[in-house]
Amino acid sequence: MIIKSDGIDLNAILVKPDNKDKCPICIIVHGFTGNCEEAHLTAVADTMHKLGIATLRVDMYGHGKSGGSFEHHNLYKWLNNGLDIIDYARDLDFVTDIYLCGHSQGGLTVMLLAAMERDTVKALLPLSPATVIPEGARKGNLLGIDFDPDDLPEFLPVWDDRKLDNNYIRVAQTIDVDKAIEAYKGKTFIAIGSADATVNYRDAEAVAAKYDDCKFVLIPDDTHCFDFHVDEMASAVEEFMRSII
Ligand code: FER
Repeated sequence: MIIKSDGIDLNAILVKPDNKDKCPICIIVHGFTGNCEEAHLTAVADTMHKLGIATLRVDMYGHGKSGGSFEHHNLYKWLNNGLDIIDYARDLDFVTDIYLCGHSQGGLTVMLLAAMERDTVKALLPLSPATVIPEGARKGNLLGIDFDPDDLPEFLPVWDDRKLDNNYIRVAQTIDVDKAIEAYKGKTFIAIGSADATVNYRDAEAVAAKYDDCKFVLIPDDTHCFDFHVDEMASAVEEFMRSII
């Protein structure tokens, strides 16, 4: 399925539980270099379906099977995609409430979207949220690479033959995470692995503490993408969702 956004096609997977006329929907956003078919995201989707909640997983600009190039992606493009995806979900005739879930850079994206769409978003679930991106862009370190934040390199090497346009950094430097946290007063859930090498779990715990109403779950000995205990993460999501539906 395709959702049009800002002149490009976004690849999307919509799943609606068959036994429901009307139900809530959870939009699920992958991380940096990720895509909507990753195992930790399908685990969240399966959990939602079990609870009678539809899901909409989308490949964001420059990722997966969507249009755009990885090199030219940035958080504004992802936010525009997110706003279009929320509009799409709101227009579906079966949808009651809208929930947002995202992993890492997708977790940061849904935190910012929840602030913008605070009248619509009934629950927010950032997983391993990469709030380190705006901070790193301002301080001059992303992906472990040091740079001068006032005199940007032309691009950031990512890995293999991939690189990232420096507009990614300019955009990230403008993002105010604390303001977004303050603006969203709804139910929030954050999970992260204690062995996450990309996002420090203490940062995620500090983010959770700043939200008005946030459940924080630490998954012992798990990695950034929940490679070892994805079922534990999914059970924690299930318990949180049961408490709000
Ligand atoms: C960074 C830290 C984390 C970064 C990106 C991420 C571009 C995103 C990780 C993810 O979405 O999995 O310094 O720089």
